[in-house]
Amino acid sequence: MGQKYINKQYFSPDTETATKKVLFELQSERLRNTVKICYEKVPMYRQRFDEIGIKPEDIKTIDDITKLPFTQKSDLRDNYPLGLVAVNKEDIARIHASSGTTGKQTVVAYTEKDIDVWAVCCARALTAAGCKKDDFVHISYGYGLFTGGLGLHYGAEKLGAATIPVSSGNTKRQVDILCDYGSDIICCTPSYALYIGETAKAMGIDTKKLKLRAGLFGAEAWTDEMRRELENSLNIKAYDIYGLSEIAGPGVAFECSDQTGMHINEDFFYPEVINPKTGESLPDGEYGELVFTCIYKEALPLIRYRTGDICALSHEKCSCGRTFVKMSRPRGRSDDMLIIRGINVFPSQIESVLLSLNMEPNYLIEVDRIKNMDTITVTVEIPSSMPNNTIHNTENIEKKITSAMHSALNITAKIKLVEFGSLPRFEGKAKRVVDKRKFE
Ligand code: DLL
Repeated sequence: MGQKYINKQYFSPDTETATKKVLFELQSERLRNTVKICYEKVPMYRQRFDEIGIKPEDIKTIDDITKLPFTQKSDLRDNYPLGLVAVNKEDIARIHASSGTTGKQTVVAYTEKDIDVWAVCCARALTAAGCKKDDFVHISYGYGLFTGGLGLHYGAEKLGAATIPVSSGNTKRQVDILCDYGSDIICCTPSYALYIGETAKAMGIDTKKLKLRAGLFGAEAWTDEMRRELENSLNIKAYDIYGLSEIAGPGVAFECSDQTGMHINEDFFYPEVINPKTGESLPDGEYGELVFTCIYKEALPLIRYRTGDICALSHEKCSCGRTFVKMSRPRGRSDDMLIIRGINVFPSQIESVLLSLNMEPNYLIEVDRIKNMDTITVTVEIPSSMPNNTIHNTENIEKKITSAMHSALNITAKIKLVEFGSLPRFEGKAKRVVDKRKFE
């Protein structure tokens, strides 16, 4: 251990760099086992398999996965709270729930082993971002039913780093802790990282003097433009981390030094990308809905779970040496996609345009329908650095953004510039879209 461990490039070197053949065998064995358990222990799966005439023996390799039925968020809600759990109550070690604000919450369960596997996933993510055993890891994801805080917490501990469980909120105190304890790595949503950077600046702190080296940001869609913004503001390298409660929490996929997509921990979660309309599997490079099968989960082994996230997969060789398949950064969930007069737009695409024009990364998108016509208004803060915000200057900027939005996305948006600091800031997942349209 000792020095050798400190300089580790991968947390699980054998698995993270395994050959396709080794992974195939491992995934096939784990899928066979999962399907058997689901059939025996989860009434919904037994019924679904029976309906389409599938028996566990029909699943021989991972390639047979497409014979299995999909699972959807509504299945979890219909079996609320724990109807899809495959273990006895005494084996459940932890409960979390999705951060959704509408409808019934999605409740998820873990055995002790599930928590350990999840910690390994987060330890791999931290390691890929350069985190070492002698680092201080400052965790500003919320602790509680949300998986962000505890997920990264267990990951940092598994790696052997010193974990600082700050949770979210009390932003000035976050800055004080970053300065005083000398945190090396920070974990929070990209929106909160922005707010922390802004608060540090307002407190007169030069972030170049902090020890902070890297950040693991996720739980919401963000862009490469936002990455640059965060890297400048906090003087760090910013890494993406992806996950969802239903599958584990943070650490389902993570970025490496190559930063060309996120490696999926495919020894535990087998991914597919499908056409969301037909359910048909799509080849590498094609965007569609991401689907996961938990092939190594005890408490809640979901089969072909439709995440609603839109992305593409890539099996191309990665410079970091990991062989795990990569997913592109999700543009957002399919239900976040806005349809404005027939044109599909993701809020993250609007973010890219705003930031490419050096606007502040604080914005609000409001969509409405007036006289049967969709309207979109984007309110964005005037950059704090803009020297002279006269009306003339403001109008010019608004025109520039309208025209850039039109050429990049083919939408005509009304742009409203507001004073720096007037839009809300977020400590967790940002809420930047208000859709006021009512469909009869
Ligand atoms: O957000 C888990 C998490 C915590 C991931 C901390 C990363 C860091 P849920 O609250 O269940 O779980 O929300 C899951 O958030 O389906 C995506 O739509 C979105 N999401 C998560 N990570 C990313 C990301 C956590 N890196 C939902 N990029 C997912 C884009 C993300 N969207």
